[in-house]
Amino acid sequence: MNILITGASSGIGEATARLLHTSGHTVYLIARSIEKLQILQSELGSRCFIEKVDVVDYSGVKQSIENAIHTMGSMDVLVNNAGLGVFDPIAQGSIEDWHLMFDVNVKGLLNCIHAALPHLIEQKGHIVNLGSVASHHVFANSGVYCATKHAVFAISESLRIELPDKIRITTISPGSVNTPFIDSTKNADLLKDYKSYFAAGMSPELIADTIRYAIETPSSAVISEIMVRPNRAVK
Ligand code: NJP
Repeated sequence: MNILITGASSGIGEATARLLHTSGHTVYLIARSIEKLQILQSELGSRCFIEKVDVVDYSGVKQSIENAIHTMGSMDVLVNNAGLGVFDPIAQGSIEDWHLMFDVNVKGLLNCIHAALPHLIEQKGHIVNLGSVASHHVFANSGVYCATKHAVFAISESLRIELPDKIRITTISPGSVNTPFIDSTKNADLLKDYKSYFAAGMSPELIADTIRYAIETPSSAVISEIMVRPNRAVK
């Protein structure tokens, strides 16, 4: 299959790019850190294409999706993985961080869906959105992040309800995963607490495997959501 992955320069996106490529798929990888994508591309070799794109920039996203379709010949799957969480109690939160989380996690995801949807409908394609356990639960110190992930799940569900036989839609909803994700948090006390918590989380390769499973499930079925939590007392 021909698969576009956003946020492929790190963590879950990078692990997913590696696994899907190893499984024989063609991958088109986007992120802002082009140097990291270049290193990944040189490791993966053929069937791997890269482009520097900020998902917040709709015209850049639109152009990149056109480029991806042209380069790969079609797009079967869009993996909306780019996202971030800046953790703080609401009363101490920065308006810039709140806006950034909505810009990337919600508007960035919508930008990709809007640009890719006509082609994906034509292809009877598949959208995989990275939600979170925070798509369903609200935690202290991450209220705005939780709000963005609730929004992601609502967007997935609306696509599932409105386009049941036109596209497949999957939400992947992980608990904590050991990636650089937590490094966006600037609150030093929280960062100290959360650093070891996320480090003890699931591997990004495990989440990549759930994404691969959803994508490779025969098209007669849809994996609408996979929630996966670390097997430990504190989730
Ligand atoms: O995070 P990280 P994860 N335009 O920081 C990219 C969700 N999740 O892999 O642009 C384009 O390693 C950034 O690339 P760059 C989480 O909410 C995680 O853990 O080069 N790309 C990088 O490749 C997110 O949706 C956990 O900086 C942009 C990638 O996003 C997804 O999993 C738990 C961008 C982030 O890689 C991947 O997160 C959970 C932009 N404007 C859900 N801004 C967890 N880790 O515990 C960022 O429930 N990126």
